[in-house]
Amino acid sequence: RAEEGIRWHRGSCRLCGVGCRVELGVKNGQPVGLRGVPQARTNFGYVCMKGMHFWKCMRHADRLTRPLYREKKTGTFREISWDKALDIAASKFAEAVTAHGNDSVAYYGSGQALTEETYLFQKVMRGGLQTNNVEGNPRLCMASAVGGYLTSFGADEPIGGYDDLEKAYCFFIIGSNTAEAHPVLFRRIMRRKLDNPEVKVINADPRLSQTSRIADKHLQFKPGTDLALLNAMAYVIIEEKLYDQSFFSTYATFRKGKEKKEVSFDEYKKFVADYPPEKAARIMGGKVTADDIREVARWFATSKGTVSLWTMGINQRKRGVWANNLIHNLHILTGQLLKPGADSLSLTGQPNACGGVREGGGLCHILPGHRLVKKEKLRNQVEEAWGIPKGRIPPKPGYHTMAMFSAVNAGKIKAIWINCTSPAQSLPNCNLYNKGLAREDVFIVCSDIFPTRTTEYANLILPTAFHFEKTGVYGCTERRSQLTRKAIDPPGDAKPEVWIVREWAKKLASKLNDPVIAQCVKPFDGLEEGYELPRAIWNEYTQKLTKGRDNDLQGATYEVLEQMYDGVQWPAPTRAHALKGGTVKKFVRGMDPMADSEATSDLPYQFYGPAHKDRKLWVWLRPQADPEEMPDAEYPFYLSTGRIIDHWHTMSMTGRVPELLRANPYAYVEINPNDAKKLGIKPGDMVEVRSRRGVNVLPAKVYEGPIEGMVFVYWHDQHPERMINKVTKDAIDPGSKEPEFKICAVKVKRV
Ligand code: MGD
Ligand code: SF4
Repeated sequence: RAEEGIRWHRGSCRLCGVGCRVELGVKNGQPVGLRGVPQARTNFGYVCMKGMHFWKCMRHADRLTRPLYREKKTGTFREISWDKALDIAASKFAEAVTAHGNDSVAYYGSGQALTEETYLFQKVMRGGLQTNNVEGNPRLCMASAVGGYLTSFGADEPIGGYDDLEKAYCFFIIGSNTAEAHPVLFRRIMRRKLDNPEVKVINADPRLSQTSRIADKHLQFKPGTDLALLNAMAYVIIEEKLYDQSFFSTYATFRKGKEKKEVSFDEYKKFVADYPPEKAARIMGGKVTADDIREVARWFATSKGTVSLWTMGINQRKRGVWANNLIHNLHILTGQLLKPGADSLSLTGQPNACGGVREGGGLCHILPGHRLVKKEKLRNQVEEAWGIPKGRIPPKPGYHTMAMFSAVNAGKIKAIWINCTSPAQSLPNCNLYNKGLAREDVFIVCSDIFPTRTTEYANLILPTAFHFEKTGVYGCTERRSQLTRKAIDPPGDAKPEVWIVREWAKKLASKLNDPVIAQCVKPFDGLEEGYELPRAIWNEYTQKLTKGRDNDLQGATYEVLEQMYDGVQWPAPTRAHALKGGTVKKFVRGMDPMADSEATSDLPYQFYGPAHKDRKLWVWLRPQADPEEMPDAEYPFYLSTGRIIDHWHTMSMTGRVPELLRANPYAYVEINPNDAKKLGIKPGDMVEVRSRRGVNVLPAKVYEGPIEGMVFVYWHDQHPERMINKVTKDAIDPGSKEPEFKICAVKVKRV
C-alpha cells in the first residue's frame, strides 16, 4: 500500500562515477524514495547509502529558489528577476571583454554538470566570447588519468569496463579506497572473490582502509613511493620472464623522455634493473618486503585476467601521469589487456567527468569530441559544425584550474561563472585562492542548488534545477552514457542550466552587438526547456561533433537511450550498435565497430586512438619521483586527504540529509596509535594539524589506518576549522596540471 500512487522514473545516480542506474519514486509531484534497477549492468539493482539517500536533499529548505544579487561582496543579497539577473551577468561579462579582452572572462564547471550543460557553456565561451578559459573540477581528479591514457594507449578513457570485474582473477587496487568511494563496484569485486576463492586482491596503499580488508596482500608504504613499487613489479616480471613478448612486440613500443623517443626492450630492461624489489622495499619503507613485491608481481602477471583499479591516490600526485603510465606498463608487458577479465581501469570520481567534461570539451585544452584546441584542423571542424566563421575559436588553450584561480588572484580575470562546484572549499591551499574570489573587481556568478562556501564570494547566485528536475546525460567511468529524464519540477524559480546559458547568451549577443554569439544558441531558440532543449543540444553534439571520433555517439540518441536500461558505451556510431549496448571493449575487432572500420591490418586489436600515430601502445620509462613537499624536522608528518562512504565532496548535498549527517557529522584526524602515543594524543583529543599554508583543529581518531608518520583527514567538512584544503598544497603535476591533494607535510599536536 505504501507504493500506491508512486511513479518510478528511471535515471542515473547523482553522486559518484560508478553511474548506478536508479529510479526516483514520485508521488503527488514530490520525491518519496529511490531504488536500484535490477536489470542494469552497472549495479544490478544495488545502491549505496549515500546514493539511496541523496533524493532527501531535493526539497530541503535551503534550496536556492530565486536569483540573488549584490553589487558589492560586502553587501547583502536581494532577490531579483531572471531577466534582471541575466542582464547583469551579460553586462558584466561584456564589460570585462570590452575593457580587458576576451581572456578576462572564464567558466569553471563540473564533472557533475550534465553533458548538455557543459557543451552549451563551452560553446558560448569559445565560439561566442572567443576564449578557451573553460575549465572544470575534473582537473582536480581525472586529468592525470587522461594524461596516462593518452600517453600510454593513444586515446583517453578505459579500454574495458565493469564487465571485466566478473571475469577477473586478480584485482590490483592501488591508490583507491574503492569500498568507500565506489561502493557498488566494490560489492562486485567482493562478490567475485567470495564466489571464487582463488581470486586474488592486492591493495597498494599507505592507509589501511575498508578496501584493504578484503585484500590477500595489503602493501602499506610511505606516501609517494608507489612509482618505485610499480617499477619493481616490472623488474620481477622481466627477471622471471612473466611477460608476454608476443603481445608487446606486436602491439607496443618503448618510450622515454619529453621527446617520446623510441627505445629498445633492452634499454627498458636496463632502466627497470635499477628497481630490484629489495631496493624498492627500502624506498617504500613501512611493512613492505621484497618478497611481497615479488609475490604480487607474480599474481598480477600469471592470473587468467588482471584488472587494475585506481583513483585519486594515483591521480592527485605531482607525478600522477607517470604513475598512471607505470600501471599501464604492467598490463602491456604481461598482455593483461583486451582479453576478458583484464583491464587497466581508472575509476572516475564524478558522475559525468568522463562524459560531459572529457568528451564534451569541458577543459581548457580540449574541444568536444576529444579534439585538441591547439590543432587548427580540429578547431575548424568545430567552427563548421557550429556554423560560425573560421578562426573564431582562439588557438591558445585557456587557463587550467590552478592557473585560472591564480589569474583571479592576480586580477587578470574580471568575470567568472562558477557552475555546479565549490572551489572555495575544493581547491588545495584554498585560503590563498579565496583571497582572489573576495576581490571586489572580480565579478562572480555562481549557479548552484544550495548556498556553499563559494556562494559567499558571489555577486550573483543563480538557482538551478537539480538532478531529476531536468533532463540530460551523464557518462560514467566505463564510457557509458545514461539519460535521466525530468521527473519533477524544480522548486521556486530554479531553472535548468541549459535555459540559463541560452538566455544569457542572447543578452550577451545584444550587449556586445555580436551576431556570432547569437548564432551559438540560435539552433535552440524557443525550445521547451524540460526535454526538447537538452535533446537538441545532445543531438548537435553527438551528430555533428562525435562522428568519426573515438567517442562516436551518433547511435546513442535520446530515443535509444530511453530504451536502454543502462545506457550505451561508446563508440556507438550506429543505432543498431547502440541498441546492443555499444562497445564493451574498445580496440577489439568484432566488438568495436571503429576497430573494424579503422583497421590497417588483420590483427585482432587496432589502436586507432588519435594521439599515437604509430598506432601502438607505449611502455614508458618513468623513474620514482618524490612528492613536492616531503616531511622534515619542522613538519614531520605526511598529510593525506580523501573521501568517506557517507559523504559527497563538499557535503552541500549529503550534509543536508539527516541520516548521512548523523552517520558522520564532522571531520576528524586519523592518526596511527604509535604516533599518538609519542605525541600524548588520546582518542577524541582535539588536535591541531598545521602546514606552511594553514591549520585545522579536529578531534583525533587513534586508529591503525594510516601508516606511522602519516595522518589522514576526510575533506568533506565545510566548517572553517575543519576545512582541510586550508592545509593542503597546491603543487601540480607538470603534465596534467592536477594538484597533489594526496600528499603534503604537516605538524600535529594536541591542543
Ligand atoms: P561538490 O560538493 O561536488 O564539490 O569539489 P566540488 O566540485 O567543489 O560541488 C558540487 C556543487 O554542485 C555543490 O555545491 C552542489 O550543491 C551543486 N549542485 C548539485 N547539483 C547541481 C546542479 O544540478 N546544478 C548546479 N549548478 N549545481 C548543482 C570536487 C573536487 O574536489 C574534486 S572533483 C576532486 S576529485 C577533489 N578531491 C579532493 C580530495 O580528494 N581531497 C581534497 N583535500 N580536496 C579535494 N578537492 C577536489
Ligand atoms: Fe550512487 Fe556511486 Fe553509490 Fe552507485 S556507488 S549509488 S553511483 S554514490
